Amino acid sequence: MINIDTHTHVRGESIYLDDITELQGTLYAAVYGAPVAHAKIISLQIEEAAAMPGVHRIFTYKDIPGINQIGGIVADEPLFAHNEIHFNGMPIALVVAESVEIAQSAIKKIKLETEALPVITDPRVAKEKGLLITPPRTFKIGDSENAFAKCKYIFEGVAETNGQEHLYIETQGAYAIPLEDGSFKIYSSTQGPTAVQRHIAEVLSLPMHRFEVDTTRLGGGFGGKEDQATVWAIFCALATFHLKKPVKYSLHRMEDMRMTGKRNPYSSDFKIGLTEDLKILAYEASFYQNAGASADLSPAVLERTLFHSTNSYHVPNVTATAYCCRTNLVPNTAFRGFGGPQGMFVIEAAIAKAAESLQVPASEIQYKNLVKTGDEFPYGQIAESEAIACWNKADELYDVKKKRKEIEDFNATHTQLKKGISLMPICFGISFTKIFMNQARALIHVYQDGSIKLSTGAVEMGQGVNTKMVQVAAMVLGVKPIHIKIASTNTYRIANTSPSAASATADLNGKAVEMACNAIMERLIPLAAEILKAEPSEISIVDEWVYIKDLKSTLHWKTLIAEAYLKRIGLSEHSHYATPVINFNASIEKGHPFAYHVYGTAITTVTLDCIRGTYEIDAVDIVHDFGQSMNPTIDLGQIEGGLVQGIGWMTMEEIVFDDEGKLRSNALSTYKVPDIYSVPKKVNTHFLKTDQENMAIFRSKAVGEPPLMYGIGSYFALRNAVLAFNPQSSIALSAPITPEKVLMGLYLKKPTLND
Ligand code: LUZ
Ligand code: MOS
Repeated sequence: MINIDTHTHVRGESIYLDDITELQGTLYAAVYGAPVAHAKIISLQIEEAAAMPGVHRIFTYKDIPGINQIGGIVADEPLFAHNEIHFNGMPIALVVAESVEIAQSAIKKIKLETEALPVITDPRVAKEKGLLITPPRTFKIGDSENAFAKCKYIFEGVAETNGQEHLYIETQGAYAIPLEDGSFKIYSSTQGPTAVQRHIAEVLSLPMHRFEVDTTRLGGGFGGKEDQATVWAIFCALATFHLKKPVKYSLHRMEDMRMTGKRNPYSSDFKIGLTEDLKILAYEASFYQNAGASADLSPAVLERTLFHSTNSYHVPNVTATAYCCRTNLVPNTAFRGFGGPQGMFVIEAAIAKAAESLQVPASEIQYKNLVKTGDEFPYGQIAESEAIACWNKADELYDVKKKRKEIEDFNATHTQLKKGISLMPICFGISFTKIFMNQARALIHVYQDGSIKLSTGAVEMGQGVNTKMVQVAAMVLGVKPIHIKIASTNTYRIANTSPSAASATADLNGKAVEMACNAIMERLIPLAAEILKAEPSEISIVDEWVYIKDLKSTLHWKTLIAEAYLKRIGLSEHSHYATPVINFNASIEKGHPFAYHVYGTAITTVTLDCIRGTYEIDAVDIVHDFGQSMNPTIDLGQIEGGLVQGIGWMTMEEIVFDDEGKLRSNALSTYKVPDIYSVPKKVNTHFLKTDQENMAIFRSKAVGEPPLMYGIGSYFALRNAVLAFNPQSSIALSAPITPEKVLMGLYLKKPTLND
């Protein structure tokens, strides 16, 4: 089934936030963000700006009727700076004017006097100073300390990954409209309509039922709108509350880049111990997470780093500790993978370091340690593994031996160009790690004419979830997808939604749809049996026709529905799904947090220009565990998009803050994202069909986040190409491996005793 949004997308008719027809009298908002990263506020002068023609009002913390607080996990995030500024770009005032241009020029007239405070941008420095947002957490299995004594080889090092700008094509935005009797409608480009509704209610000190939050679709989210779409919606709602006028705020790209959080950068220490035959016996890691100025989702991101600290490997003795470090940067947030990729990079770095020192291919260590069914993860869950199946299939399909030989031959005959290869196995746990979030609801109406309207808590952000929801309903009801229309995601239709995140949206909402449709079928089947004088057990509906056993009857879906309506049979259903089985006890850091895991293996080959430091990704060959994909086209799109986004994070996307906490890479002229020239020349994806039972919708495993982690392979393939040119290179285990870093690394030598 093709993506249901295809027609409106290609015709430019799909409606994003900024396409919503504006009501007469709509006003426009813009934020005055702090010009410094850490300071005391001495005085704020808004009078001149407020007096400008066309400016309706300027709001500050003083105008908040409820709480000046938007922290989700920890209450440490003021909406407006009050006494103190915590990061460059922190909202101080909100200008509302008759046009965006007027609002923007009024901002320039605002005057602020501050007294500087020390700026911290480095998570290790924050940790030294005791600036932790939450207490450190440790995942532990076995006894790593004693196990190191039994290891033949031990390697230690530092690994670093930088942040990543979400760069959704549609920037953040919201549009608030006053309704009668103190209620409001808020359009928001958010992954989490309920989070928007709840935080607006808290800031305005009103009950949630006053706020109808509505989301048709996003032009990309990637985690950036899981939590951080909220603030723009609150601003619009606050202004609408006071001015009784519609207020819209659609961020300029540079506002978005400056004022919204990114993927959390990490600096980590590792220690890995191997036996003589290259079994990883012990692993220790300390993760220093750069959370930015407030918690946002960082403590949850940090938890997922711990869950994925051993990636796809079974390690019997692990101690992994993670620190959530407060710095004076914009609060960082969810980003596809949610801390998992950051954790996985570190163990891959540890394995690479071991392999380089022992002069064996990293894949030898990787393969020997792949997790098997029955192995225990450090957090207590027992693996049902497809890791070896994926790896072996990739090895067989893509002939790794041959690839290696070709690369060796190429490298032996080329001096300026060098090739590199890496294998990247992945293992990603599916479920929100906060157990309570694993719930969803669906609402279905079958109208008298047989057409169907479907609502869920899922937010469409280009990932195709709405198509999957329609597919589920079509399959269960036995009707054609064309007769099912999906409604916008709306807090008046579906309440208490979890954000569309954690790769779990299709599973959670799809199961709810399945339940709702089954409930309707339970009412329709007996009616069909009665009409056709058959047994209910013999009845099915296929392609809109009622069948008795395998025989097509003369009863059509439409007739059946019309009859059901006359018989006063309920043609609507609201259903609730909560993932069974999963549990986690954070006091001992053990449990069964994931419904299941997704596995895969990617083989990356690259060519490096050793004069320029530039490179190309020749190919990425993937074997991915889809379970039984319910929509191969959409799922392939997720694989390819995730891969390229991962390659961008690992190779060229470099976020730069100066020591004063000011974002230097604040536009697309200074922040390089992958384009058509940077994608691999070839991407092959093999769908590994697996038969194991799983809790995915129709056994079609979650696919949103896992493929991003294939991109990690590009870092190690490039690193191997650098080492092919200069085996003595001491290029740091630090991503992204930009052409600049490559160039420096090519001519860097390991220090020797004589140096
Ligand atoms: N968001 C969240 C996520 O709130 N909890 C999670 O566990 C998660 N995992 C991946 C991506 N987003
Ligand atoms: Mo996400 S990182 O699944 O919003």
